[in-house]
Amino acid sequence: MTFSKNESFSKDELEAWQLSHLKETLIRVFHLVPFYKKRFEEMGVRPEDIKTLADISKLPFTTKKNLRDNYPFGMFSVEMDQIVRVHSSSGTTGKPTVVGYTEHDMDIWAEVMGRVFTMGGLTCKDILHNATGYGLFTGGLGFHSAAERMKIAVIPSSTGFTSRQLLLLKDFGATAITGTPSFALHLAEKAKAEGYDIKKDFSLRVGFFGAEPASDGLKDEIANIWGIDYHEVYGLSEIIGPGVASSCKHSHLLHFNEDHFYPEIIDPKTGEVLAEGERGELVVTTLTKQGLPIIRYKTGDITSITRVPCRCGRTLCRIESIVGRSDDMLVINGVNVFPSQIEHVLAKVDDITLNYQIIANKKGHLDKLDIDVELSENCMSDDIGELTNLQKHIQHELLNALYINVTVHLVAPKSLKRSEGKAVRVIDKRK
Ligand code: DLL
Repeated sequence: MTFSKNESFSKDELEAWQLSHLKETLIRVFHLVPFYKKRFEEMGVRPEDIKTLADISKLPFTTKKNLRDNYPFGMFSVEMDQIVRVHSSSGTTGKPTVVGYTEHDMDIWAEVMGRVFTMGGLTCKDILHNATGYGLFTGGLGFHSAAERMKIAVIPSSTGFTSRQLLLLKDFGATAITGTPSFALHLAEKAKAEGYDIKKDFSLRVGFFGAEPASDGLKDEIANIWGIDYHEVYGLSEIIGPGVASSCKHSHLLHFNEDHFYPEIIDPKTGEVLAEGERGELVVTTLTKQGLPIIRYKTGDITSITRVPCRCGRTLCRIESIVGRSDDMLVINGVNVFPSQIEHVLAKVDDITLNYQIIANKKGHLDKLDIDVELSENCMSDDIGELTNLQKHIQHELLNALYINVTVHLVAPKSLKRSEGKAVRVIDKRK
């Protein structure tokens, strides 16, 4: 079952919809956002020059820096009296990026999130434990508002207070949960430590996880521990928040809501548009938004697009799970490595967990990569010889898969710092 008819558009219907909405958006930004008027004029392009979808490549890109330079509301295409919600990035470096929604945008957000929940089979009979951070972050409230509109009972638990969350999860009988994959693991670990019987004490059957990368191994692990269906949710505040794309029950690929967000894959170095199936940086143009319409936004997320039909019958294109960010890619002695690739390797090894931290450093002129990996509590061995063999085995697997020499340190269960939001997987001491 789909949430809306657009999800099964024919190719012609989709393209006609996209083109007409693209044209409307271009007129809107050209006349209402001085930043775009200037950029279009610099590039010698006007809205009426865009006659086909392929013409989109004539338009300028938008970057996070552009949003920061126009802080706080300079990129909005409406006055503040039409804005009903503001969110903002955490802004770890420099000024935060600020995003605003009109009532119409809130409807679009609820619409795409409705699609996400429907993929997981949620109805008003469900109880949703929303363990995604509330506040300026789009995650918590993004899930929350859409769930309310679908008349789903939503528990706004946010992150933190893990013991209390477990109590509420059990006593309120939540059937669905949201959160980051790393928090889902943390919650399971805490549940075991506090003596819960995960499969018996909780009523969860489905989870919606996102906001950070997770390998297929990690997704399967979370699904198995909790005994739930795992649905991935992808999104970013600049485009809308969670709900840009999500996975149905048939595969780990994510259906991309391309009737609202037009996707392209580009070569991050040259800006050239790549073909279907090729991996590159995801660039998104919003087609229906009013508050913050955005043209060719460089997400920094590396993925690929496929139009191979899905068994669920939805026809919108799909993306593979984010492989990494164009800017979190590590170059180790000339070899490009994404943290998610390391996680793929770790996920196949027994006796360890997927709690790990990657530390990039320099030794002389050469790059050096260390990975702290937590042993599983089920790893019974404390024999130095056996642990050394395990450590060597992981190093060997990483070398085989990624062509890099890594020093692995096996550390005690639960010794690495836990995060309640996005996990900090990489510390690059070379910077
Ligand atoms: O993380 C929105 C969100 C909240 C998505 C909850 C899903 C669930 P931002 O804080 O703006 O928004 O961060 C956006 O997070 O460009 C990706 O690099 C990363 N990201 C988001 N979802 C995924 C995912 C929210 N499913 C940035 N897999 C994006 C990998 C993800 N990375």
